[in-house]
Amino acid sequence: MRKELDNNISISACPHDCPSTCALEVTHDEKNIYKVKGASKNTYTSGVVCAKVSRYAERTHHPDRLTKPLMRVGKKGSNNFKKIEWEQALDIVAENFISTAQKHGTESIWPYFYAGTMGLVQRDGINRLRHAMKYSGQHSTICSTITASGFRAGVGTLKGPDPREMALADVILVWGCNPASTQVNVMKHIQKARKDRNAKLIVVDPYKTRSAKVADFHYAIKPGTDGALACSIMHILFRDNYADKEYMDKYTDDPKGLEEHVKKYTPEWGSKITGLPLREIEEFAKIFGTTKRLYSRMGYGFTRQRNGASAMHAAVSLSAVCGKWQYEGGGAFYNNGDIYNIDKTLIEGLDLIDQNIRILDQSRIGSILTGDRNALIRGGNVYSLIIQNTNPLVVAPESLLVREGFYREDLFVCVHEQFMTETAKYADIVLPATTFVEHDDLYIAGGHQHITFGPKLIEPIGESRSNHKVLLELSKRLGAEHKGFNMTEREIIDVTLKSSNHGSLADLEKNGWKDVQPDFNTSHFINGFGHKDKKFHFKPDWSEVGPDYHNMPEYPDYMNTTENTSKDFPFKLVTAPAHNYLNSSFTETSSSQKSEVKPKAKIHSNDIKKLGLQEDDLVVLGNNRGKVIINVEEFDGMQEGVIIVEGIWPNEAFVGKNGINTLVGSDPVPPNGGAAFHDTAVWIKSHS
Ligand SMILES: Nc1nc2c(c(=O)[nH]1)N[C@H]1C(S)=C(S)[C@@H](COP(=O)(O)OP(=O)(O)OC[C@H]3O[C@@H](n4cnc5c(=O)[nH]c(N)nc54)[C@H](O)[C@@H]3O)O[C@H]1N2
Ligand SMILES: Nc1nc2c(c(=O)[nH]1)N[C@H]1C(S)=C(S)[C@@H](COP(=O)(O)OP(=O)(O)OC[C@H]3O[C@@H](n4cnc5c(=O)[nH]c(N)nc54)[C@H](O)[C@@H]3O)O[C@H]1N2
Ligand code: SF4
Ligand SMILES: [Mo]
Repeated sequence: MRKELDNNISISACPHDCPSTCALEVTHDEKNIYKVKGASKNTYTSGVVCAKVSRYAERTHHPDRLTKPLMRVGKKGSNNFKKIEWEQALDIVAENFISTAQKHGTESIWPYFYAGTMGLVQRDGINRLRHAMKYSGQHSTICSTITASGFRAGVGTLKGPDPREMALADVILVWGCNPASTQVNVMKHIQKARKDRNAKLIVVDPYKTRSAKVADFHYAIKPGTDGALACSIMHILFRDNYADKEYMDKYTDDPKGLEEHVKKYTPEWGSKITGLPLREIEEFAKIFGTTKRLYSRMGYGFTRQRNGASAMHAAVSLSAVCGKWQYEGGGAFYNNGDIYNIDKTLIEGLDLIDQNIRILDQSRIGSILTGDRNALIRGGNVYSLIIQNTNPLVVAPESLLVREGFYREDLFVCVHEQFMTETAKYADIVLPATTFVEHDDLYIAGGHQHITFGPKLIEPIGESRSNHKVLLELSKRLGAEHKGFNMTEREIIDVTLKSSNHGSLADLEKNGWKDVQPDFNTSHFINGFGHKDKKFHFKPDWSEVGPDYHNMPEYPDYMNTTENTSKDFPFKLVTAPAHNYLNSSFTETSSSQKSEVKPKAKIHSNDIKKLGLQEDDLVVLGNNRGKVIINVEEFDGMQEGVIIVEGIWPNEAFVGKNGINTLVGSDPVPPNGGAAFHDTAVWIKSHS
């Protein structure tokens, strides 16, 4: 790096889909970014970022970045494109949308997006186009719906004790989450607690993740049984008088009902279901019962199960039984989504919503594109897609159905992307997208409490354009009207901040970020929980959470609704994140590829022996949805019968080109939908 650049450091935010939303210090000139570091003055980021983002120059300046609009000339998926000009590309998209709407109605067009960037303008602006044009809606279920459903059922809101308070806890309980890989700053705050207070770390995870490896206690639970673990711990908390009855009388809805309810859930029962030794359940309950400053960091991972919402509700109920929220460094936290109160009218065109338009489930894109009447709800097929910030051919469940859908000759697909992902390969028109350092945006964070501005620092690479700019161009051609289509990103950010009572863009730029953590009493629910009656609900009204509530349990419980193993499908598959990838992103950078090497199935040595396999053998994992060919890795950090495959590798990285989501189902998890990515029963055979 050239010396004179040392001072050209700007504050930004990591745009990736990660609860950490790290505040960054980016060294750059007008054309290039160089060093990317965690902002040292940000009290949550605390100078720490993950390795993949510290090497961000590798991604932004990657030789494979898309730099020019492309038009398909070969068969769908064949990656045969010719370069065209922007004007022509946008005209083709707009003409298709206009004629499709004329032929099949506006609901036959489906703008499809997710969180490849978490910037509010570039991520959610597509909804403005959707609402203005009455295109089909999207129920975003692929990530946090199940988790949020379970948390809301009990707590009534998405917030909690300041995540920086983890440093003030005596025990940090990381439940179904792997922060050493998926949100690294959590580990920094935990380390501080360990150093300053000799705090202990507990991890509940089916396998020995990087987080579990450094934990004091790792409970290697059978996937999908967290509800049973939580219920048997509650049984012990009541049995051994660890329950805080005074707290419960004041702050919870039905403590007596709960106590009665968990009487049947003995530790023996819990041990049988979870596969954890009785001793471990007793040990866990004792630590939980005797530690006031116990901070539970609830993850997404354990809710990616067909019983995930009820599992979250049960696990979070533990903190209510012992009144953990009353203590500094205590309480359960999942996500701060509800502290920001961002007015999204301008960004998303909320003033244009037509309630009569159908809303399609993002996770069921395979069923939707292949004409499943139930998934289409009503009305006809989807004939046109515009996709931003997501790679459904790889990340959505039931990949084979998704691919079949994308093969349809009568489906028009426009993909706006930074790289030639597999989804882009199936497009008719591919548009090149900027990365976060090439456009302006505003960021909030699930895992902390800062609002951050991420400015445009360098000129767009090649002819790439931001999502916002593409939407403006399309709005002109489609006749979509909303004031947001006549504003720059900066103007939208400024107005949005002001109407959300967060000051102005100028204020934010001056300070880089704004800390909006609510005060102690609010964060710790001293003034009451999020429900109308201000109580924590042991007996939730699930009908408030989602439409499919009829089979939800009355109290915290273990729902035996997971995809259970059987003679034909004897193994349980968990598809956890890879350390060096972020969902499907970074699968294109060679430093991440080198670290991850290839897709591997972690299998217990006893299972390997039983199956007559050896390390690195190719095996087939299969179920009724399809088959995946993968290499064996011997790994004993989980119960027998459990298989772990890390990473959302490109499908093309697998022998046979079927990716891991071939095996995962898309049936919606009750009560409000969501994909059960870690809940799959499979068989294994040697590949010969
Ligand atoms: N390096 C890296 N970081 C990431 C991502 C990535 O792909 N790679 N993805 C990002 C995204 S989009 C998200 S949403 C977050 C998610 O981050 P997390 O909250 O960590 O959630 P998951 O990644 O789904 O899974 C975390 C852990 O849950 C465990 N798990 C699976 N089933 C069960 C179960 O039944 N019970 C229990 N107790 N545990 C279970 C898995 O083994 C896994 O170790 O991470 C973000 N950060
Ligand atoms: N098997 C299995 N599957 C999973 C999961 C799992 O744990 N296991 N996790 C699920 C979860 S939690 C999630 S959130 C999803 C995530 O799945 P995706 O949403 O597909 O994940 P990302 O890789 O974060 O982002 C997708 C794309 O956005 C693009 N992108 C980034 N910024 C921009 C931008 O500014 N403009 C445009 N146009 N494009 C941009 C990136 O280049 C990237 O290709 O995957 C889900 N799928
Ligand atoms: S930890 Fe998450 S938010 Fe922080 S730099 Fe890495 S991907 Fe981005
Ligand atoms: Mo996610």
